[in-house]
Amino acid sequence: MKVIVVGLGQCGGRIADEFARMNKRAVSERRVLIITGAYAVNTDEADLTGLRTIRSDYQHRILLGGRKTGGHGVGKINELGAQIAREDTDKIVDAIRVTERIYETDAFLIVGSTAGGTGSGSLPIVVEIVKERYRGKPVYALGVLPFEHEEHAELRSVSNTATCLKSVYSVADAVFLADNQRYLRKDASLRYNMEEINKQIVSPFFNLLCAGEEKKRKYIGARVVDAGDIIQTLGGWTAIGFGTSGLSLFKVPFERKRDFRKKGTETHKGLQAMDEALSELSLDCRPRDAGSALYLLSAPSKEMNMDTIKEIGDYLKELAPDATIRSGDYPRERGEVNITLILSQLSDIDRVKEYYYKLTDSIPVVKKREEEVEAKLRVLEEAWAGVPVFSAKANHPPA
Ligand SMILES: Nc1nc2c(ncn2[C@@H]2O[C@H](COP(=O)(O)OP(=O)(O)OP(=O)(O)O)[C@@H](O)[C@H]2O)c(=O)[nH]1
Ligand SMILES: [Mg+2]
Repeated sequence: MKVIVVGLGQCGGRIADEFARMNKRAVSERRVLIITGAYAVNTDEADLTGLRTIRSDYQHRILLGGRKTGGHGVGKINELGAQIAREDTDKIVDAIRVTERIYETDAFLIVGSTAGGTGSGSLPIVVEIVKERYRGKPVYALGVLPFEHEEHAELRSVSNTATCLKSVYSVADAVFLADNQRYLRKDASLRYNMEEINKQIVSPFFNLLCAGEEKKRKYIGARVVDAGDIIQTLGGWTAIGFGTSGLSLFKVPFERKRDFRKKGTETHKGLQAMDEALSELSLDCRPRDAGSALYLLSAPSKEMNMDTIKEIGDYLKELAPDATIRSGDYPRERGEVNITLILSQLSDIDRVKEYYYKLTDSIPVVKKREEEVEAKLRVLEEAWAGVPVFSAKANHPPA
C-alpha cells in the first residue's frame, strides 16, 4: 500500500519525518516504495527546520500563517490553527498536487497531536480539504493523545483534544489513535524521548504497508494483505499494534495470563506475538468493541503454516467476536515471528469518552479562569493609567 503522509504541527511533522525514514528503509532493505510523499505543515519555522528526512524545500516543509504567527506557532490556540489552515489551503493542496506518484497512491494519512494548537486545529480541516480534492482515495487521520501530566497541567490540552477528536471523526475515513501515555508504561524515561515514542508509533505500519508492494515471489504470502484489505478494514476509531516473538530460544519469558492449549511451537509463537500485539496497541481499548480487525503474520516462510494462521484467527475471533477479521501472511522476517494487528470500527473507547466528560466539566472552570485573568488585567491597566508612555510619534501626556 502506498500512502502520502502529511504531518501537522510539531508532533505531526516529526511523525511524518519518521514515516519518511521508514520509507527509506523499505526502499533500501526491501526495494519497495511505501510512502509516495511526506510533508510537514506548521506555523512554527523552527520546528520545520528541525526535521531531518522530509525534503527541505518549501513545498515539502510548508510554513503557514506567516504574518499571523510570525513563524512561532499558535501557542495552543487551536481555533487559530484551524483558521490559518483554512486560509492557507492552497499552499497545502498545491504542494500535494505535484507529488510524483500521486496516481499510484492508495490513501492519505494526516497526522497531528490532538492537544497542541496547530496540529489539533488543522487536522480536521486538512482531512476535509484533501478528501474534497481526491474523492476516490481514503483519507485517514492519526491523532496523538497527550500525556496524563499534560492533561492535569493544562486544561487547553483537554478542550483541544475533545474538539479535535469530534471534528476529525466526522470527516476522516478512519482515525488511528496513538496515546502518548501508553508508551510510558514500559519505560518512563520516554517522557523526554519523543523520537523513540515516534518510532514506536510508526513502526507497526512497516510490514503492513510493505506486504502488498512486494514484487518477488518468495516474499509474497499465500494470502497477501494488500491495500484493498486494509481499506476494507479501516473505519472510525482505530488502534494498531505490533508484537513479536523470537525464534532462537523457545521460552516464555513470564507466565501468560491466558492459558494456551498445547500447540506446535510455531503456533505458540504466533499466539505469543498476537498477545504482545494486543497488549502493545496504540490505544487502550477492548477487542470485543471492534467491528473489524486485520492481522498480518510475518515470519520466515518455513515458520508459517496454515494451521498457525488459522489458530491465530480463532484466537482473535474469541476476543473480538463481533469483528469481521481479515488476515494474511508475509514471508519476510529472519529470526522472528511477528504480528501486526489493527482493531477498527471501535464502538466504545473509554479514553475518548473521558475527554467529552472532562471537557463538559472543565468549561465552567476555564471560563471562570479567563474571567479572573481579564479582571486582573483590568486592575493592572487601571493601576498603570497615570504612567506616561513614550512612543516614536510623541510623548503622550498621562491619560
Ligand atoms: N508522540 C509525540 N508527541 C509529541 C511530539 N511533539 C509534541 N507532542 C505532543 O503533542 C502535544 C503538543 O502539540 P504540538 O504538536 O507540540 O503542538 P503544535 O501542533 O505544534 O501547535 P502549537 O505549538 O500550539 O502551534 C503534546 O501532547 C505533546 O506531548 C512528538 O514528537 N511525538
Ligand atoms: Mg508547535
